[in-house]
Amino acid sequence: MRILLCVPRSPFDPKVKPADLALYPPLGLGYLATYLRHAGHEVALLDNSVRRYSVEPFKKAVADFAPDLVGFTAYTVTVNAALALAKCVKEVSGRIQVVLGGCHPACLPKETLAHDQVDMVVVGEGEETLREVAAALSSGGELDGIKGLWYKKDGVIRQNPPRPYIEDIDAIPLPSYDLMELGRYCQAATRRIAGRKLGTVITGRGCPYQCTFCSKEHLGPKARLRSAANVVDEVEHLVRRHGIEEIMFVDDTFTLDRNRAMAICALMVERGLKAPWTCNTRADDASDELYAVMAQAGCRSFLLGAEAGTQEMLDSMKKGITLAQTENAVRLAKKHGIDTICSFVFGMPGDTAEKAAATVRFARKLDPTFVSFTTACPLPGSELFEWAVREGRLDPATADWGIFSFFSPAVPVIAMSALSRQDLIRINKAAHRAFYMRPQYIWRRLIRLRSFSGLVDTARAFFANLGYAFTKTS
Ligand code: B12
Repeated sequence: MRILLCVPRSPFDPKVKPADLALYPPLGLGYLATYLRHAGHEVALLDNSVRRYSVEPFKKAVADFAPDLVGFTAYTVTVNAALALAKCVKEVSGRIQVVLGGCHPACLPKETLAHDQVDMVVVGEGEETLREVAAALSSGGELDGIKGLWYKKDGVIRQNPPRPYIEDIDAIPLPSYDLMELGRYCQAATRRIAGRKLGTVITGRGCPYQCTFCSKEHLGPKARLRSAANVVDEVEHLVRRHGIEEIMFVDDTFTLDRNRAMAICALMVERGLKAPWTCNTRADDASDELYAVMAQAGCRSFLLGAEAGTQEMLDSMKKGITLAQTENAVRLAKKHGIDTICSFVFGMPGDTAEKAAATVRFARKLDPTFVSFTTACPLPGSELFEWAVREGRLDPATADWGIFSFFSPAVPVIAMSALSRQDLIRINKAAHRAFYMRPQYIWRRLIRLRSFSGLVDTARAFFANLGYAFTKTS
């Protein structure tokens, strides 16, 4: 059968402050495409976050491909966009089946299916489930035995049993990169390494940590890691076959298993893969030896979730790290010449003006290369969301999902601490100024510049942050 897989465009993209705007290849849909193609289906991938089709061109693209099934991936912030595009699909032809998957539908399948234009929702990993759905639809078979699927029959919502997560994730074939417009993706300004053709790799699925703000229903609570060789095969494929020039390992924690991280680095060196890369890591994984090997293998920067400047806030968000560990991680990264981006969150339950001020002081003391000051958001799939619903602060039936982001100008979505919306906007802007307007910070950034492109990237990150810090937000 003919299957179109689609990334909806985020509704407020143009308003996101540019330093935080990143566009990455859609790995999840890429994996699904490979599975479906192996099963003999004809698959197209439309990433509307890069295409930016409005209604008519989108309908034309659908009509031209003439799919039997259209699948949308959706985050909470993009689910409204996905639903709007799904409506367009039904307007092209009511015969086309529509399925939604990804973190938002996985957390709220019933609510998602309540929309007329949605026929099915896949909960959890989609590879096996979607392949079985396609097989059933093309043979006129039943959907009721397909694990991980929610669907409608005669207008009634049906829930099949959950699907176990794939254990051997090395056995999952590579995403269909040939269906993606690689070359149209980019890093956020603060994470840009060389500003060249970007490729992303995910080296594992699932996360064992308990951070209350994180949404992890879709890939589960148990870490399943790919072997070092399997990961480096993909890096090699991207570099040699697709001309990828910089890599982002998109895992929440690339260093979840330190030995494996070091083995990945060793293999990249051994195979002469020189593409510089960046990743996300945790302060409690820091070690001199690890960072030395990472730097040698081309790691130019990483993001550390520093989150807060008081141990009390770190503990209440179940981050599982100490302030001293973050200080140690930033110090070691500097020693090995790795840039650091530390992210912080304001407005978590229990936050106050004093604690927020301590966070800003801590950020200045750490003095990483960049900071990302965000505002707490109760994402479906997180403990914070459950808490907000239980407390009566958030009603999923009336929530405007389109603003559920850490960076949207409309944040905070709801107040979850003593800090009001206006307080949080003011605190966040003041934090940007307090960090970026330090003369010694500006001087150090300037003397580190080695190339014109470095100057352009630094200027872009700097002015984007300052632009945010000084503009008026209603
Ligand atoms: C890389 C990443 C990004 C990239 C974009 C990646 C991309 N192109 O998809 C960038 C940096 C741009 C990004 C931005 C944001 N992100 Co982000 N991101 C991630 C991250 C770390 C990895 C995503 C990934 O590649 N996963 C690997 C693939 C294999 O998994 P998958 O995409 O979920 O797909 C599988 C299943 O979910 C399912 N599936 C998915 N889609 C579909 C569709 C169909 C039809 C079917 C059948 C199945 C299916 O099958 C797939 C294969 O098994 C996740 C955390 C995580 N570990 O997943 C957060 C995560 C998805 N991001 C999150 C958030 C909040 C954001 C932002 C809103 C942050 C912000 N700015 O405030 C923005 C929103 C951007 C936007 N679109 O507007 C949250 C989303 C939670 C939620 N409830 O919405 C997550 C879960 C982080 C977290 N733990 O809280 N993100």
